[in-house]
Amino acid sequence: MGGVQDEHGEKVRESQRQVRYDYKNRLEGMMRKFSWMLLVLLAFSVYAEDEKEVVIESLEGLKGVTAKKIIWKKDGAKMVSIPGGNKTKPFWIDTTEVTVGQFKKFLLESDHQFDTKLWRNIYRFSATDKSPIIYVSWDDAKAYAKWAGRRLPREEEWEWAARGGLKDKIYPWGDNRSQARDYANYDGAGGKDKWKYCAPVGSFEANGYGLHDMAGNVWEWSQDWYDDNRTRYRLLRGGCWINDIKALNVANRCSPAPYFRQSYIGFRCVVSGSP
Ligand SMILES: [Ca+2]
Repeated sequence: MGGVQDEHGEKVRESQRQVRYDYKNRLEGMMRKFSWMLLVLLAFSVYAEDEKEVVIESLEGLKGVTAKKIIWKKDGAKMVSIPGGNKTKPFWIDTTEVTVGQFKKFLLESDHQFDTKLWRNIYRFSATDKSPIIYVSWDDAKAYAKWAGRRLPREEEWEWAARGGLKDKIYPWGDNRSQARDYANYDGAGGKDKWKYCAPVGSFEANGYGLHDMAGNVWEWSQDWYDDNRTRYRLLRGGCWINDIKALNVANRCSPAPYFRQSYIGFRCVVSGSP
């Protein structure tokens, strides 16, 4: 009898050990899962901090920002952080050309003189508030940038940003001409390019840095001079809606007088610094 009881007791003890073993295993499994969840949550919160768009009011407000995308409060411009390169320190740049709507806000909130007769032509070629402002001289662009608390890009900054992280490529998207209509508004139409004149900003694919219309739509004023004497010609970059594809070459430069205004000239702004 004792032998049977012992055997029974051993079975009970064995099953209890099994229960304890199973419980321990489940507990360890849960702890492992919980740790993974914590890691994922932590990673996501860091990612979310980098991805969320922080609203910035001034250069002072940029200090300590860790996000790579910001919204510039004065005019609502979306900006992204561009890493430093051989010829540039890190900076922030508008993801789109300055719009008609943003420029109107500037005129309302500043005492900048702008010929009202220009508006008829502006609306003819750049029809909506989301379309790029045009018929702006270098001085208009400069005044806007100052009002907004930003500045015009230096030539090296503009080109570095336009290349979108690519090296030695012809266009902001690479070398493939057949992709041009996905990325740029230029002469003629086809594919995504359905506009005869200016397209609303951001209508085309962005380059590797998230920047739209670095090729085409409107030429963009640079802060720099074109001529070595630094007296006669300013600089435009990027080509525009009346140009053929050759003008979209990311190294292409145009040298107008600073007072030049046209249906295909606009700008975007930058600020120095990095997250
Ligand atoms: Ca452009």
